[in-house]
Amino acid sequence: MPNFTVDQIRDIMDKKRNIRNMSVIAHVDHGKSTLTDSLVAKAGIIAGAKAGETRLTDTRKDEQERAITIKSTAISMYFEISDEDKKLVKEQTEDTNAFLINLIDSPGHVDFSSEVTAALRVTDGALVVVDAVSGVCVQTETVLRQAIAERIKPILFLNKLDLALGTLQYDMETLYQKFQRTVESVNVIIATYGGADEDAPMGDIQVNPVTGNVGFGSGLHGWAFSLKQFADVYSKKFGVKDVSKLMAKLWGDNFFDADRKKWQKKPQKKGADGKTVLKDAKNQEICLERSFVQFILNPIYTTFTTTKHDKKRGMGHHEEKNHGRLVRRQELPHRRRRWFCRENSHEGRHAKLAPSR
Ligand SMILES: Nc1nc2c(ncn2[C@@H]2O[C@H](COP(=O)(O)OP(=O)(O)OP(=O)(O)O)[C@@H](O)[C@H]2O)c(=O)[nH]1
Ligand SMILES: [Mg+2]
Repeated sequence: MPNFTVDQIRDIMDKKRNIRNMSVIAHVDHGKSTLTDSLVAKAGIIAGAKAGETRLTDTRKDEQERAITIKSTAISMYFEISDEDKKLVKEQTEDTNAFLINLIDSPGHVDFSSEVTAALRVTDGALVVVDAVSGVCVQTETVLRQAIAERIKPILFLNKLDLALGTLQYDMETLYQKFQRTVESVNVIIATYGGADEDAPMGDIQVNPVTGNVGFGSGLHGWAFSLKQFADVYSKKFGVKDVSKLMAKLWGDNFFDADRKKWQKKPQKKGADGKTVLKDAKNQEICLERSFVQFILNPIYTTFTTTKHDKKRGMGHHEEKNHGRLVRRQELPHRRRRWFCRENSHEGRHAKLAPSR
């Protein structure tokens, strides 16, 4: 059942300042249609359990058969943001928290790039999806260039984290380095096509997790987060008033020494005097984990490692201990979805970051 009624959609269509058109653009197979499915499921149009498989925006028979998008497809969704999030919307809006989001899923294959151009022509903002495992690819550059040429502000989404964390089991620091390089590569492309210039028509449109325009997650499993979500949680837990300051600490070379209760820029753990570097029994320097790993990747990874392979029942049967109850593997994506997905939709972020044109 959709989370909205036809009347609500009809009403919001008259409030033009609360309408956002957004395109999902990426290299082929980086997960645009799957991610769109998850967003559509969040709006209640399809069942959450079917998100990722349905590929609602691949409407043609040949698209479904070949599991590839050929034509751009738009879908309208009604979405309400919280009062707190509404304060972050810089442009003038109507006096309602409801937004109409017209989402366009575009094809990634180079042969269909005219479809991307057509989609971008009518959009306010672009959600650039990048596979976190393979990183920036040829078409990522092409679609970004097209977006900048059309004066569309991009936001970045690093997809397939479930694959990187759960299946390929990269170590956390390697994963951070991968993410960091991807963000950097995207910014190099943006700068190349004139998006880093403060005096350019759109100003500096480079992406940065610290400013909240980079998301991480899994379109297939339907969960996502940005630094803001974690900063909100930790600021409440540790009584930090300035959430944006904490966000800045959660990315880059920031290390938290819990013993000394101090932030530092280098990983070496220091003694109580703050100068001597501590060493272990083998005379090796003791290093701290970077904050992104310690406060974000580790808690997520814990939810993956609690999924253990059950040898007796054979391959592919995984179970998770959850409050003493065993949960079947198939349920796990939905549990994670409940965990991360609360108000964490890209629609909200888009309303905040992409101005209506
Ligand atoms: N593990 C994992 N696989 C994913 C994820 N998102 C997409 N996939 C898989 O990646 C493949 C491609 O996904 P699509 O959503 O069709 O990719 P696309 O970007 O829409 O592809 P085109 O429209 O053809 O360019 C499918 O097999 C998906 O199941 C994810 O978050 N995690
Ligand atoms: Mg697709």
